[in-house]
Amino acid sequence: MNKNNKELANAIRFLSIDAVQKANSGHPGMPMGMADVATILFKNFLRFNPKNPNWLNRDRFVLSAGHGSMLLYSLLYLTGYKSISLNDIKNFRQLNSICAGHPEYHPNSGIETTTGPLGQGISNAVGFAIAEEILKKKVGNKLINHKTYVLAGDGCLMEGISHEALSLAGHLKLKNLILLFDNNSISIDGPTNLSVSDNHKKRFNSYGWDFLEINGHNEKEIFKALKKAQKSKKPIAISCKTIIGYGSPNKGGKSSSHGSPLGEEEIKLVRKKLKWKHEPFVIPEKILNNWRAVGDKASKKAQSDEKNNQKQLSKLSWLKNELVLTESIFSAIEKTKQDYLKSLDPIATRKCSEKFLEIVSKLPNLIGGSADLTGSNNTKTKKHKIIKPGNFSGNYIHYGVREHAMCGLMNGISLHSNLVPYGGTFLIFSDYCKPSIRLAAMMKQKVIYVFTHDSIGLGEDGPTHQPIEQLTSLRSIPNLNVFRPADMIETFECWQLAFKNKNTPSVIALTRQKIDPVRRKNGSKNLCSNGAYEILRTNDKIKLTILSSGSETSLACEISHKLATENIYSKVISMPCQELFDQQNENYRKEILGETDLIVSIEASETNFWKKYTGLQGLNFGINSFGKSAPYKDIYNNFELNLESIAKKIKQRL
Ligand SMILES: Cc1ncc(C[n+]2csc(CCOP(=O)(O)OP(=O)(O)O)c2C)c(N)n1
Ligand SMILES: [Mg+2]
Repeated sequence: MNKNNKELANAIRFLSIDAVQKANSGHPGMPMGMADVATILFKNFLRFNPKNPNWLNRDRFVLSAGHGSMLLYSLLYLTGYKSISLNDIKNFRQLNSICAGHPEYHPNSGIETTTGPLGQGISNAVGFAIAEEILKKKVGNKLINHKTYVLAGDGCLMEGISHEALSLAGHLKLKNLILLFDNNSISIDGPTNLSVSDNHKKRFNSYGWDFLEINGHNEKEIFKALKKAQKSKKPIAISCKTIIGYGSPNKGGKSSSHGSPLGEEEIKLVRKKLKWKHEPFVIPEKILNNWRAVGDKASKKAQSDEKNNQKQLSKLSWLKNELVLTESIFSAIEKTKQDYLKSLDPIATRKCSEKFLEIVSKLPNLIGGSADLTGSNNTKTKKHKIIKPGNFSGNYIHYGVREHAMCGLMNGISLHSNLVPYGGTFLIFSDYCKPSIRLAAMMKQKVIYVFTHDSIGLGEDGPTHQPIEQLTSLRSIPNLNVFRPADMIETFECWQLAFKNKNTPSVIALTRQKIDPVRRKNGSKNLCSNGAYEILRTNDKIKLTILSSGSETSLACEISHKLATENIYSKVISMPCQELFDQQNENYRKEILGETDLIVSIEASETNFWKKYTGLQGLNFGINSFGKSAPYKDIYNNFELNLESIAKKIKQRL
């Protein structure tokens, strides 16, 4: 590195070293190792705008190796982002500081997303790159033409999700995607040869990626590789051979620099070795000015792009708004509901969902997909068009059998701008998606999961495919709405609620099997919006409340009617979304739950989450073991989830 660049890179290094030391916690090794690459990237290639971090056509920089977050904070501060001050850096990892340990995502700050769980960032970046291609196709490459960079370490590439995401990126020929591999051959346990002997080049090449190998401390090699990457016809990985903890005489090249402060004595030695004479957190004016000049230059370039394109972009209202349901979409939704109410035929809710998707498939910012279960999830309608390698004019992604990457990609698609992704798999495989769903909830992203085959009702595929504890585990994720609609009308209403939830991802759990409708009249109000509502009452005076969701709601209604013939009166509460119900005011919740001493729940699933409503005196009809392989009605009978058994047990209790 020449003297000037060396100083710029050392500014990153020492801010990172000092912040971690002050916090007495953090990861100095990666920022010290990747400071040279990051300097050349930000100085010469990355298109960004510290004055408008949300500039739509900015390059995206994703820090998959999120433990190295001080690298990003340093860069944002040095290049002049208002979001990160020197004080924030001094407060690294302290309560409510923007400089959190792993900052996931921070709107309008330059923090696109960084990941705590290694490998997620790679999948997010693939999502960003897809989103860029989709938008480019829609608005033209004059308005959208940016790159996505992702910095990933050994750990990210060891994680399984990296395989899924890189493979799909290669298949789709995402030439706008550049992965910077911090190839320092060190992770926490020590040298990576303790556990890996992958041939990285062959691995990437087999996915359809280009692969370059450079010395990550040699500015000419870094520059040349990044220059080459700009024109790549494929996604490209640049393997940067670096020294973790670069500059530390005793900890450089060792895992001891990965995740703890270097210590006062060692820091003195690093200062000496890198000839950095300044006190902690002091960046000499000249160096800071040089960094600020990098930021200003980037801003100027960005501003001219913005000025030229702002007018045209501002005309595209869908780019700014969330999913906008036009009058014609609304009336098509209403008409489909009314038509259905005339027939009231039994229908699987996955099929109802398909009918909804057919109506909204024209929304320009809704991007569908499935992890190789398209025909089962009913996520693709006649009106959808497939996204193909190198051709992004469609609105439907075949993710392949890659549930985890699908959900990680959807986070990237959602974070990129105003595209709203939905993706399907079986509810049971939500377990393969969980880390990404959790991050969507944490990052407040509007991502919609279409999880079909939502109970033992899927039948013969048996216990490996039958969700039992999945609804409970999804319901336990904060800021995630789990919808389980009971019929056509509810399915439409739940989809509409998922569209409305600006900062909350949604799961829509749907049946494989046909079920009887429970809503036989359609008022204008979206009754699911309260999370739970009274769907049946057999008398003014009742002594029983039956709660249920999804496919069990029609069973609950049958039970209520049967009990009424024996002068036992009840009401049935359809509860498609516990989270929304829990947000209702006390009066409403009392109205639903406070009327009878006995409350029972029916859901073909693990029962724990219902106990908060039924209390210890209540009855919970569900399944607390694994399922069975058989025709589905036999399985329901096996678990005594049927009219006779449940009615009998309720009578016994009463
Ligand atoms: C899914 C997941 N597993 C484990 C961890 C804990 N962890 C954080 S960093 C790290 C080692 C990563 O090694 P590498 O990517 O090579 O980073 P480097 O040490 O080179 O900075 C581990 C195991 C994590 N953050 N996420
Ligand atoms: Mg490493």
